[in-house]
Amino acid sequence: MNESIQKIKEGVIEGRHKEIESLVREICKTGISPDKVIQEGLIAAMNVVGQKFSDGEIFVPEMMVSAMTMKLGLNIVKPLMTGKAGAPKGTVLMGTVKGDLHDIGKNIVVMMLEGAGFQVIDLGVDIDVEKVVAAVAEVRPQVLGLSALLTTTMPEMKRVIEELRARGLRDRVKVMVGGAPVDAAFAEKIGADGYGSDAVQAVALVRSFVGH
Ligand code: B1M
Repeated sequence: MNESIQKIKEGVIEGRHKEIESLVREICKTGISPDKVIQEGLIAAMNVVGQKFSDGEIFVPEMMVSAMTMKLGLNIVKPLMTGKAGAPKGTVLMGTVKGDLHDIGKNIVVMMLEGAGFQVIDLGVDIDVEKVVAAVAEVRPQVLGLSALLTTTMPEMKRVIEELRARGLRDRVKVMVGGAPVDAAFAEKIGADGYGSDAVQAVALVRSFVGH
């Protein structure tokens, strides 16, 4: 692995939040692809952090510092992913479901979609069913993206789909779901139109929905 990417990865794992911005800024100057910095540096680091947390090697405070460090790094890469000229290819409404505060993965998906030329309206985290459905009615996006990282919040995705159906909005929007505990079988079971296993797959799925 590229030495600078390795440093970024270690920086996030160790929560070196004071250094991360300059590390990412430096590597971006070399012309490396922002996707590579995100996938092999920032995301790879959070996978390690997640494993350490699961193994009881680190606890919530350390995990939060790593998450914050990753976000600082993402903020540096973001301008390089977005701002491509041309009319948006379509509108995607995104949010993390009610009861769930995890937004790192969702933010990466948002960035990648923006980088691919879509307009993304990000509702944020902990979004209740009513707010999602009202936004679909108002914005009329081609795609609604729902993220969940907790097994306890996954049922919220089903509630959103049921409510869209009840309000006669289901046929107007494609629903994409994602997040670590979600899989294709779950997506099918709750009546979603597709599942994105990662940000790259999410972009491919949205492209297939809108025909770009
Ligand atoms: Co939380 N947390 N967390 N956490 N956290 C997990 C999810 C957990 C698996 C850790 C563990 O126990 N091993 C566990 C869930 C267990 C379960 O549900 N069975 C857990 C827990 C338990 C909790 C708390 C309850 C802990 C506590 O307080 N005791 C609490 C809950 C708070 C809440 O939400 N109500 C909590 C809190 C937190 C922090 C605040 C400390 C922090 C979140 C910070 C933030 O997001 N702003 C945090 C973190 C960082 C994690 C882990 C370590 C990492 C998550 C992450 O950012 N991954 C996580 C462990 C893990 O996942 N290994 C864990 C990196 C990110 C790039 O990946 O989000 O999967 P991911 O996104 C990917 C794909 O999934 C996909 O694309 C992304 C990019 O490739 N994707 C989509 C995501 N959304 C998509 C949507 C799409 C398509 C693709 O379409 C719409």
